[in-house]
Amino acid sequence: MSTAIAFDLGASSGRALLGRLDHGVMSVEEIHRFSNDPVRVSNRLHWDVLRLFHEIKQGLLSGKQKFGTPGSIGIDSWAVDFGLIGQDGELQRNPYHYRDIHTDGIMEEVLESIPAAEIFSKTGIQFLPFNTIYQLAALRKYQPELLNSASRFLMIPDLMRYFLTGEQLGEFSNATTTQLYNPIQAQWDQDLLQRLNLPSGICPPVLHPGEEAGRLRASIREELGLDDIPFYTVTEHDTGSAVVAVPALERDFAYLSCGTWSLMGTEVEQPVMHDQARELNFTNEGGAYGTFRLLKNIMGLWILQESRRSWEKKGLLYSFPELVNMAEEAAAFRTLIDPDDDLFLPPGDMPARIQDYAAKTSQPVPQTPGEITRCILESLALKYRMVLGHTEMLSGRSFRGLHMVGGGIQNEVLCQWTANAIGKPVWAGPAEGSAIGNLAVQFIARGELSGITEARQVIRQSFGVKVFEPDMYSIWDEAYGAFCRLLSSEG
Ligand code: ADP
Ligand code: LRH
Repeated sequence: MSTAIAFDLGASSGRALLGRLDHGVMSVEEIHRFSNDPVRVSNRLHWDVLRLFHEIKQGLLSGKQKFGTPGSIGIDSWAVDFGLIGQDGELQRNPYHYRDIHTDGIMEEVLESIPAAEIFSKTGIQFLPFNTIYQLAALRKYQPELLNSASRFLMIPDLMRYFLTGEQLGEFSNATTTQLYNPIQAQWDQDLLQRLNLPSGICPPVLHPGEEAGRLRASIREELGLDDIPFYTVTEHDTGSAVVAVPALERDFAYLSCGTWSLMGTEVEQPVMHDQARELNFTNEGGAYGTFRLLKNIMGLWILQESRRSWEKKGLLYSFPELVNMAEEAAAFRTLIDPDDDLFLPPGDMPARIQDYAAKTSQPVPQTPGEITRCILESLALKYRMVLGHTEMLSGRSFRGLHMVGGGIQNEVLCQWTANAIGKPVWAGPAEGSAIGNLAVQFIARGELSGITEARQVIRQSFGVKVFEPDMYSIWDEAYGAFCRLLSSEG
């Protein structure tokens, strides 16, 4: 039997899963779970990366106590954010959270000097204001001394791996999310770096998923009483790992990775870089084994997470299942929002923002947590229908149904409403998609699975999928009409 540990750091929580592969059956056991709490210092929002590193060590300890030394370790996390390493090898400052204000207005400034079409033709990556390229441009503008003294920038999984192994290495899937990596040239885009006055020397060498990436450093082995353990690069962008774990039977499938964000799209062999893809703000993120993820970011369950936090501040504590139950009790299709309105990107009082949006668009203003949750979930399901249609158009494919993976599939009402909205079945599972995809790449790298096709079959057999058949399509179809009218009136 083979074992491996996957660390999967999501924007709302992190976990360590011990994976076992035994005669073609994979099983997982959660050995550690922790919240990932952004930290506000005056008006700046940071990730607490040292705490995340501490939690990774706790995970290693817990794994050792329960199961001894694992065969290998892989780390994946949310994309775009990074730490800067100084000449002395130290982390220069706590990384900013991608929802921090330091990039406000920066993307617009960059696009004045380099046209969007040019950046897209080099990178194939969507325009999100918090992409690494704009974070680095913000550093160049506001803290040039930091950039000048840095020797490397390391994306979050690379940073954690550096702390654990001492190796400063990058990884392809996450490198592409910077919008500075050129997948056609298979290197950091030197022209973009130069035009933005970014030192190309800070970009790390880029490994592909499934390469050996160092060993647990002696000081940590001693500290935790562990043996020597190899690290592998996995698909270190969590969405990339989640897509590896999609238990699809057919080659051309549609997926929705459903967590803090909703990432919807299809796997392609070549980036889709034409104008229509750029105009619809689709992306082509690098994946494992020569694949790309043609997908779109949808704001996702972040809006519900943040609403829950607002209610909690008022002393109203609800679990996600409680909120979902209350949503089911509330009236249908009373108020809709565009989940991707810029209003919902920064942290803050989402219920109040939803109420403002409703008033501004002359819709009934939802009052109760149930009404607000219903508005969020229905609007997400309708947005999924729109983006699925765009994915079909851009890829020239027609999908029989939709695979959903990620923590959000525990919300079975959302799975059912998604099936209703798209008028096709939803195949849900696994919920721990990113961690399972992370483990799969380690097992492939170690020669214990033959490749991604076998990995997906093993995942399907080992974890199964739950099927949600579409229902009440005509009611949802009518609501979709109203949703489209709302979005076009909002411009
Ligand atoms: P991330 O990896 O981005 O941190 P996850 O994949 O863990 O996110 O998904 C977290 C989301 O899943 C939460 O925001 C919540 O909406 C949803 N969720 C988690 N558990 C449940 C549950 N028991 N019932 C309903 N929804 C849930
Ligand atoms: C999901 C995710 C997504 C990125 C965002 C920053 O966790 O990695 O793919 O766009 O976080």
